[in-house]
Amino acid sequence: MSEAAGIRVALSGAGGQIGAVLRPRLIAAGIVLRSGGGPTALTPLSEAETVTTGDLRDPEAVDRLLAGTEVLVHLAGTSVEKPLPEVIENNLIALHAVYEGARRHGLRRVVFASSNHAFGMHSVDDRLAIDAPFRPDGAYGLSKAWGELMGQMYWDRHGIEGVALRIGSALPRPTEFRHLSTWLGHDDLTQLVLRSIAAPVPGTIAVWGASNNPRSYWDNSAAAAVIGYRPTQSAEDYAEEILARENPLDPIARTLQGGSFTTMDYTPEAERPRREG
Ligand code: 15L
Repeated sequence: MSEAAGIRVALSGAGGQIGAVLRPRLIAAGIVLRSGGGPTALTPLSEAETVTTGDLRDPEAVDRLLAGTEVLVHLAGTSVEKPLPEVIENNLIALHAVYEGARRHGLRRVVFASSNHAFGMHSVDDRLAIDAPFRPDGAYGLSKAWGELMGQMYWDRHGIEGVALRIGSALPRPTEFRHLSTWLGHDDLTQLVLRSIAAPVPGTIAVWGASNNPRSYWDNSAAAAVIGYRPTQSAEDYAEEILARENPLDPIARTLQGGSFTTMDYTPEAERPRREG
């Protein structure tokens, strides 16, 4: 059992990749879980879990997910680069509906799945502190910057605490060169989410969702100091096999933190507007 035991948590996006990893682990940590699965009906994993479905743009679906809970872990939404209208519906409109639900139901905290792609246009040579400027690498990354600001606004205007998890590459294991910097192992993901649910926070905080990777692009000392996150996994343990493989990224994507997202619909230098001087 963890310090999060007994906390009533709503998990949106529970049917997705990260949701599937977290559900059994949050239950094992003693959390009383309400899992929201979008259009897919979920089957409760144990007596500690209840399940709901529905489109989170619909306030009634939000009510079903949040009624009786204290903390929302919000994973739902578009999780890769997509055309802007889809991103707006899922990551802006639905997010707003969810925050309004958090107000209606008196939730204490929202843990928001942000993304490294809100910072993806920073160079791979930069090591970003938690207060680094947003440099989104597309519509998806832009929506995550907006989501982080929404968390700030709901703290300032409505007193709902916010933790923004700037998730790197949450995978069972790193598989390519970029992951040596961005990997978030499942044990560390679980610890990070549990700390984000239970640790005291000064209103709002953002943390990098990464394991203890020596080649990390991010300085996560704030996560250690404020919420006590102590990652135990490291992508470096897989370095030998990864360095023996070809890097799948194109030459420009290799230079930018967001990797392949950065050069989708990208204007090459030679085609950009000419600058004076
Ligand atoms: C993300 O935000 C995506 O949801 C995931 O599919 C990966 O692309 C990950 O970032 C990453 O940057 O590796």
